[in-house]
Amino acid sequence: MTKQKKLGANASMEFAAAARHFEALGVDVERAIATALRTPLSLHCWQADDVGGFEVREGAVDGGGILATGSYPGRARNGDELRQDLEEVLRLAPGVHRVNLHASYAETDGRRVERDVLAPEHFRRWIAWAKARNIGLDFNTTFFAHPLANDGMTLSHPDRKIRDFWVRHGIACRRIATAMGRALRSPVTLNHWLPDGRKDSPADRWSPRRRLVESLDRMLAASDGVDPRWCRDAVEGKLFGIGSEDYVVGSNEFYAAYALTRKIRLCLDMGHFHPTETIADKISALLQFHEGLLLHVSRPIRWDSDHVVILNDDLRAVFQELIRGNALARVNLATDYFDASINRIMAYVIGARAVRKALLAALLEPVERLRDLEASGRHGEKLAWMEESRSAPLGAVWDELCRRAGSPPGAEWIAAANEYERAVLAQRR
Ligand code: RNT
Ligand code: ZN
Repeated sequence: MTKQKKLGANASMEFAAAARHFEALGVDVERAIATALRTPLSLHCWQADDVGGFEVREGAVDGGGILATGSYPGRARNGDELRQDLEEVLRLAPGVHRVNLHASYAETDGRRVERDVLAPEHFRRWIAWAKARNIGLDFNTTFFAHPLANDGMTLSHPDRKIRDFWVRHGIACRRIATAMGRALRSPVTLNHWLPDGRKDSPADRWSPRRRLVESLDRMLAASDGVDPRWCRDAVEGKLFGIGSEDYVVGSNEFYAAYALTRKIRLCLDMGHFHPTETIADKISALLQFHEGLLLHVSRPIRWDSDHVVILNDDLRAVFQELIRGNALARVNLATDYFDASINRIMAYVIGARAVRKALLAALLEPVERLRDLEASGRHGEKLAWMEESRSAPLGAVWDELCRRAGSPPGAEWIAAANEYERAVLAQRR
């Protein structure tokens, strides 16, 4: 037997043993793998270039509390480099992916195009690329890193003219999202996050919120060139940001109520709550009322909301909730983090693989058994089985999932990412 064949035989024996383990607990392993593979994960484009975007800008701009730290070499400098990087990520992360763009990633051939007049043509390369690769796109309005956002206020700004500009930007993006969705025959989730807030002790927390409601309503009222079949709006709250420590206009409560009353999606970002507050318990509460949710999968560390996602308990708990509640089909999953201090492709792949691994782990949980034990009051035994699940042979099933998707199993992807760094990233000077 050649070494290669031997490894293959070992792998399939390991998978068979793992499958027997889960099946003895009543889990359908084949179904778990299939569901984990076909669940779409929308990959954020902004890890590849530290949320830079391609805009031709004049003057210094405030980042709106979004701050990528680090100066690791290899940042993508244009659309072609970014797409090349994403293709590598798609090779190294198994399963169905979408790509999540920001308005600031428009390609305008060196011309300055204001955000309120952006149009589908500025995304034609992205659309053609997505079409050729049969992947869906998602989209985001960019309400930061712009001279008209330097006050820390956009849609809630006291100046009507500034609000109008941002309302026009929102409408332009809704048209772009519609065009993208229609071209790709796949509805685009258009997420709106804005940095509006105050660093310290606002005397008036009311007026900005009232103005934000009014601006969002105007933005959502636009129907010319906007088709809700292709453009699905979502709003994302936050507790605080850098420079908006005391007050964020679009808080979670604000948007939870707004989204519910306007019948749009609420976005929960895992990094946008108090440092010890997690989102897993919110899902079953919100989904009693909301039709669906957009989840920004991220990892908060102290004051930062956007560390690279890893397979930690918080991530596992989110997917356990989705699977235990049979709610996977009601959420859109999107990664959202940025780290400029490490190999950016690795940052992507670590996060994308962690998300799908957490999903697979949740699908391999003996949910029926846990439920039965709880229903019959055997809480100790339930907890014991939950603990046993932690050391169940997830890795062998994960490797099998990777092989079926044509993606490197186990740690094999790391060598591939190193090779990509040597051949591509290191050449970017
Ligand atoms: C910021 C939000 C938002 C951004 C992206 C770039 O705190 O999480 O989702 O990360 O839009
Ligand atoms: Zn987010």
